[in-house]
Amino acid sequence: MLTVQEFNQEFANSEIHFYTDSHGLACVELNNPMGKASLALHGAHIMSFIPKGQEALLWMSEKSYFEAGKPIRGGIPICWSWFGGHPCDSDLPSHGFARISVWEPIAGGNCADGATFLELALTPGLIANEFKTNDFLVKLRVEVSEKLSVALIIDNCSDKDLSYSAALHSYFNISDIENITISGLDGKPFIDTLSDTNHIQQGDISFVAETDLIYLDTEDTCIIHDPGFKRKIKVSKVGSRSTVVWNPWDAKAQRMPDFGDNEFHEMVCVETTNAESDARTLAPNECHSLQVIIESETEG
Ligand code: TA6
Repeated sequence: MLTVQEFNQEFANSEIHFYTDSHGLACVELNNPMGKASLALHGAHIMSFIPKGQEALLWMSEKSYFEAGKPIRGGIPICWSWFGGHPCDSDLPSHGFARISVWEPIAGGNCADGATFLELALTPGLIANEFKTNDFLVKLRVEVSEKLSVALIIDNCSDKDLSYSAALHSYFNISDIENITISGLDGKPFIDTLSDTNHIQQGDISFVAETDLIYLDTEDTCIIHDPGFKRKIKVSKVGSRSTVVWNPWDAKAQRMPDFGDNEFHEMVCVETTNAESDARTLAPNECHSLQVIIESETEG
């Protein structure tokens, strides 16, 4: 893997700057007149996205780890090749190995619409032996403008089926969890994972306690309505028929060492997933893209 200096020479683009952050992680900033995003090569983890002239759209815990082998708490963790606990081995890390592996930048530049893009790759040679699986090529394509587009592209390079579940596990920066509502899932079936019960969503989602809901049969755009920040955040998607909505609330937040006890007030996860019945199986040489597009507008 090249050094940040060598990546800067190789990419040689004024809107793409590689650097080493204060934690010693190799990172890259995509910065143009419409917006700015920062990303660690560790987990290909988008840590921040700030459209020009706006509040940060993504949330990051003050207590997050920024070290090898541990996921970053906030931004957009990449969950692959399983979402949640491993289906067969509880000793394996939650949400797969992609977010705790170092990805390799492979392409970057400028789009016709003025966005700045970067592509990173994860291959079997970049993951720990304990996670070895079929031959695969996973790419993340990030495009930054006044919107943030993130696509997780899975390519089954093996001669066998490749089955997986996945998520772009986005953490959003909000004024207060008790002030916001989420629209776009009315009438959709969901699993309440806390009680392992099935329901149909009635109207918009509001929050009064720990919330961990997996919505199914939905390709819909979710909108986070945040009167405190006088904005709405639109979360659109392609290649996904499931969406997860999560807030840990107080007790679970206190149990997480990388999550401040009161930080649950300032975040909500709306996750773009291929989870549960929306898990995927790719035939040899088949490819699938899971994409989220995030943008905000003034509201109220
Ligand atoms: O957001 C869905 C979820 O699976 C929750 O159940 C919660 O565990 C969250 O992900 C965070 O998981 P992590 O392994 O990052 O602590």
